[in-house]
Amino acid sequence: MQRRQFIFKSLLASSGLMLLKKSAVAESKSSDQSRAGFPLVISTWAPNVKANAAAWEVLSKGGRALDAVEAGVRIPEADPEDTSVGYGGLPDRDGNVTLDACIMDEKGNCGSVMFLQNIMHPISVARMVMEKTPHVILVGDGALQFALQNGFKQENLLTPKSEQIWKDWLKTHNYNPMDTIKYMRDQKDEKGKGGQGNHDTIGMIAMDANGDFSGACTTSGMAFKLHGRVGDSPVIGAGLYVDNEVGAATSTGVGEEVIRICGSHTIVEAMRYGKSPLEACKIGVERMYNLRKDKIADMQIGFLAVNKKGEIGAFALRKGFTYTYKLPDGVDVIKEADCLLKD
Ligand code: SD4
Repeated sequence: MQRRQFIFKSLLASSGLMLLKKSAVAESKSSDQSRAGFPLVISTWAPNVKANAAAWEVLSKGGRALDAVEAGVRIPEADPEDTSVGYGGLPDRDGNVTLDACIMDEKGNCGSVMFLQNIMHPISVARMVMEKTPHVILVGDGALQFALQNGFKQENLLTPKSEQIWKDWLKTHNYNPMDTIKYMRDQKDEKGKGGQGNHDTIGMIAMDANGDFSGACTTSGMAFKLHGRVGDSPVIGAGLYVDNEVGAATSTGVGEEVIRICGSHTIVEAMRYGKSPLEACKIGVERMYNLRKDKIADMQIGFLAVNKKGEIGAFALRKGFTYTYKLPDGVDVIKEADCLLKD
């Protein structure tokens, strides 16, 4: 079996897909420009095929993209095995699980929560910020207070598994969150430096039967980060951007680098000026790399984009960035994105 096929088989197995879906297709080519259409849903990382299924429940019944992305990303938020999102997310260096999320619809409405603790579904709080307040962003205690006032339940999100991983990290990493990337990389198996072992954050884009877009992005952020650190995921224009005239983009990976170039907004603007989703994602990665070169050579950053025709594209800094989508036929596809640094 070729190495690449083997990697995809492993991905399917680790996603539970081999058991779940006989119809799931794992393909190795990285461009989907020819397979356009909508409704569609696309998410970062192979295991999020389960999140796409929840979004598809909404889309296949003619529902709104906004409802689809919220329903979709709530799946990994509630999954204790997903250590990069919601319940079971890896904590900061002090052992606190702090969550970031944002959501954006086809009318430019958007909502975001940052540094939110003890609430399992930050995406739904972000939607409520969007729909029930005149604001876009609530952070920390204010976001928590708002969530509790609106009926969300406070709960401990640190699972025994995540606590153990954090305690193991504390023993060897001298309380230095900036060792995280190296540490997570050293834990890695043959999926390589950019694989999902240190990233499962979900960025999801949906286009409904009307051709309207929405997007959602939710994460527990960089593991063992400094208390209070916020990445790209809840930053509109960085971790997510939707422009219903043009398309949408989302990101995963080391958020500091995505914020520096306003990643998702940059990609949507590239599509506005005629680039395909794949070309636009590549422009984003190249811009980041040209700015930072060796400083980011060991990191992973991946982008997904969809244009108004329902064409999709993905591109990453390194090998190992997987994504998964459903086009109108409803079949699950998992792919690995093409990347800039091939080694
Ligand atoms: C962050 N972008 O907080 C997130 C983390 C991530 O895959 O996407 N990991 O920087």
